[in-house]
Amino acid sequence: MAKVEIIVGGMSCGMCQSAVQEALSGVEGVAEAAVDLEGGRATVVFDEGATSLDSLRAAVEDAGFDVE
Ligand SMILES: [Cu+2]
Repeated sequence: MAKVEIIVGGMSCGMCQSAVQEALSGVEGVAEAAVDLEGGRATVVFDEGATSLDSLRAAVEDAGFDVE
């Protein structure tokens, strides 16, 4: 398992937070996703054999947010 912190841009409310949370949780291989709205970041624990940082990044971007 790997743990990464992703800086997420564009979150402004709880709905955004939920959307990012759901997007990350929906990626196969993600064991845990915690989104910090005020801090503008997400901490994700994932199985490196099942997904990658690029996939996590893509999931956040597909949900309509920016990854820095
Ligand atoms: Cu929002």
